Amino acid sequence: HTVGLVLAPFSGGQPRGGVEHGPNQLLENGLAKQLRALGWTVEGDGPDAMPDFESLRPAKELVHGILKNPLFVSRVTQKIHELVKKTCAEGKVALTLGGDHSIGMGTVSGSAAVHDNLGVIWVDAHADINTADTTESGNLHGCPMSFVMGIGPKVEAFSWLKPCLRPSRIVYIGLRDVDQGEKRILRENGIKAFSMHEVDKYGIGRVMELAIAHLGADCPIHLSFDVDALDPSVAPATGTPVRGGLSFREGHYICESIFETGRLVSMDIMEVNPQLGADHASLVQTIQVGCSLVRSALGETLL
Ligand code: DIR
Ligand code: MN
Ligand code: MN
Ligand code: MN
Repeated sequence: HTVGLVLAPFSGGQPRGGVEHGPNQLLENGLAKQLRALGWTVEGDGPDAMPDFESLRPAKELVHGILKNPLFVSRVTQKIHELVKKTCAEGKVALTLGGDHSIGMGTVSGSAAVHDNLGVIWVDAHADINTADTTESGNLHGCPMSFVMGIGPKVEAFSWLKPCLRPSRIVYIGLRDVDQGEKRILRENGIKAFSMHEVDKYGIGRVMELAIAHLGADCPIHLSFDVDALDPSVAPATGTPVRGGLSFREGHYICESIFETGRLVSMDIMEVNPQLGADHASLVQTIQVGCSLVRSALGETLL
């Protein structure tokens, strides 16, 4: 009954500064203590626990089309991969605090290296499945899914990252800002996706039944939660807010129903950016919702 924290203060997968302060802010808000109150042993929040990824920044970047910082992102995500893999191999729940969502390359691959038949539930406004060919921004936080699946052109910087996730092992929830190239990838690979349209149509209760049924009744589950899946009125302090998102309760219901399966083996909480949002209240609100999502996924109940 142990949670191993993996702290990922990294912003190199996108251009907005501040998201590297997400892990510190979540911890400052008392996340570790809150999880201990739920009965978990929590490791990895000691005074010197915050890594400094600046030391991994290459003196000279590799060039691959318009991709930004490929070698830097590769080095950091490889480090995260090793940490998540080690945590999972020790039988602990790996909880990664981001940081931008490029870190998902490390968390999904690290968890999949230990857990056979891993199912990934990716909660996000965005599909994050661009390849080096389809990306229009060059930001690697828009690409982690294609990289772990091994689709698209090989990118030399990422030679360590082996394909580790089949399309049938993925379920998306909350999508509403998907690029044309990504829509084609989702369609061609038959990837299960519940956009906000399906959340509206079926309700979040039915969506979660269908999502969990799609992955199968006994697989380990990785939950990757980008806070921009939530409506900007619920989680304003994030880099790419998109209106029409999940309500506070819908977000928490997703986490609660994954906890109820008893099969959560790893989780990410990503894209909390304390430097964005209109005012201090927006920041506090976003940090607090990040913490409460994690608590729900780790067993906090309403009654
Ligand atoms: C866009 C935005 N699809 C891109 N992606 C974002 O840059 O590839 N992901 N914001 O979180
Ligand atoms: Mn800063
Ligand atoms: Mn994302
Ligand atoms: Mn997103």
